Amino acid sequence: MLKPTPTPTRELVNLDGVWRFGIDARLGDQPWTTRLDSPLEAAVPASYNDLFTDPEIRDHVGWVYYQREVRVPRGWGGERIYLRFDAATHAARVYLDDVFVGEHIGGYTPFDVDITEQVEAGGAFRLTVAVSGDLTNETIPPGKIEVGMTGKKTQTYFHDFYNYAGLARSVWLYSVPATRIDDVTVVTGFEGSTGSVDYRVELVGDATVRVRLTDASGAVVAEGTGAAGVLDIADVVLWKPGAAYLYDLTIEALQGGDVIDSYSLPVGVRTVEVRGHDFLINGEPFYFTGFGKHEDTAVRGKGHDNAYMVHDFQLMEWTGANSFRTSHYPYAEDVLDFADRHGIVVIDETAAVGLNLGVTGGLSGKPPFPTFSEEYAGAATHAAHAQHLRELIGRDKNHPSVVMWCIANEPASNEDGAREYFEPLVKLARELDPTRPLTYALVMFATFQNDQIIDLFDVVSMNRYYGWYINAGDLATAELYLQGDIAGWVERTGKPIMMTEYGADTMPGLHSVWDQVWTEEYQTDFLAMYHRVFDRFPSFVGEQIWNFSDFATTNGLHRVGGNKKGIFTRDRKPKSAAFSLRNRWRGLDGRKPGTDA
Ligand code: BDP
Repeated sequence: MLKPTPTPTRELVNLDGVWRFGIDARLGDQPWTTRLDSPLEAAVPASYNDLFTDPEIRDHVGWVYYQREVRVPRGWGGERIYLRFDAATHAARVYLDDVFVGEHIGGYTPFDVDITEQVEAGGAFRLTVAVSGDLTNETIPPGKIEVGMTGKKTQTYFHDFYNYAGLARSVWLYSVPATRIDDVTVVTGFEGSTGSVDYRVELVGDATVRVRLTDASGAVVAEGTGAAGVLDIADVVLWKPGAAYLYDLTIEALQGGDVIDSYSLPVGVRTVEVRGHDFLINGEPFYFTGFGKHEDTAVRGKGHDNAYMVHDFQLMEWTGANSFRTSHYPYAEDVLDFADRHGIVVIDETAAVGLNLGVTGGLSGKPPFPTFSEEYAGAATHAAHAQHLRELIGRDKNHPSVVMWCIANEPASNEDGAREYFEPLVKLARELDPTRPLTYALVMFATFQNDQIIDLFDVVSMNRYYGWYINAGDLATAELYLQGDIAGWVERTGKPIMMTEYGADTMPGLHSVWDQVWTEEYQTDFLAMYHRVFDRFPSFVGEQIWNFSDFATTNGLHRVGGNKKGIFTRDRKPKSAAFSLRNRWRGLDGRKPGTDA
């Protein structure tokens, strides 16, 4: 799926701003047929939950409505006209004046609505978007809606981060020619100093295709014709972690010699491969340093924010992080574009978090009933997961920064039914993208003895909390457990192993000379213990701390004002651990992880 971009044949109007807003319970029937009868307005992009002081809105279950007027540029006669939603979390229905024109399920992937037949160049229309943040056993992530004793509907779910909803990313109106470039897929490689860009273009309508690759200075380095082919680049400059280099692929659709459509895509030439217990980028062993993150800021919730994006990348660079995981859902495309341009490596994760009823069984990991059953993760969940995977890979397949797909976070891979659930998804992911390794983040109670699916995947990604949820305040015992756990996975799989989560909640300003949980010293010592253990395993390929910054969670007794495992606070101030981390990752303490240097 192509991201809309302005080109000589395509135009784009941004619809962000302040939209009229209301919740279903306070609006009449079919609220889209009139101007919304509500005093509220909401910012777009932003989650709506934290914008208002009203608790009924914050935890609303059901539909909310966004509305604004839109004018179609008068020069767009004869073009196809689309609305594009970068994300509507978690489901949307779109109405143009009184008419329903499209819908989408899935909160973190974009969708387009073709409105050509409903609008006229130069005309205006009322755009209403109904958005639902509801999670059920038919959505990814899953959740449950219950009616409590007070008669109020409440939403529960099986992940800790707050279920923000709304139009959290940009909304666009754009034009494309009737005969056009519909999609492009690139796969890159290199042999010695010659790079290759294997491209495949999909068209709507009949046209011939011409492609041109330019380097960063704008000089043409390769040209070709035909809807598919391979472009060779002499003296290729590779895209490398920490040293991004992007070429530009311009694709033109022609009829009778005239260019009728044109689209440009940044291309980084690099390879990714798992060989033995190594994770190779451009044939060289790569060691991940970095974080599991969240799209999470005060007031905006999961709303994309360019200022926070720039600052977060600055802070990652400051710590010496070379990577992050898009825990626990696909992030805004702007974030991946930024990572492409800045050489940060991304593990791209689906929104499949909480496929695990074991978490409700506490540390015993004993689910109340099987996770992979019709009541919970059954056929409908599976279909939603598969569709989400198609949309994620469709959106992100061309990003050089994306080096691995993470199909789920902490699924019940130890339970019966996990194999039947995951085998078809792994097959689908490999069909959609045969080039990138696959992983899933392993929950603590899926052990090397009882996990049922690891052989289907390429990399072992462990989420572990020894010293926190287990052995809290006892790092010496925690170290023994961690050591034994990793050793078990090494022996069972022979695959590359990384830690995709390890962390301790930390209240900034709390200090102690003893091993006291929640203190800044404990977080520092906790991480140092993990790093000591990682460094003993040659097949260890990376460490991503939980979490980059503190983030909002559901109300709950075990969260004090949110999850506080951040190395940075929610407003991005460093806790003490940030400084020791910086020393390790930048090699300032004498040794860089993953190297002998
Ligand atoms: C892990 C989850 C993560 C949580 C973390 C925690 O993957 O989303 O935030 O635990 O409890 O199980 O901090």
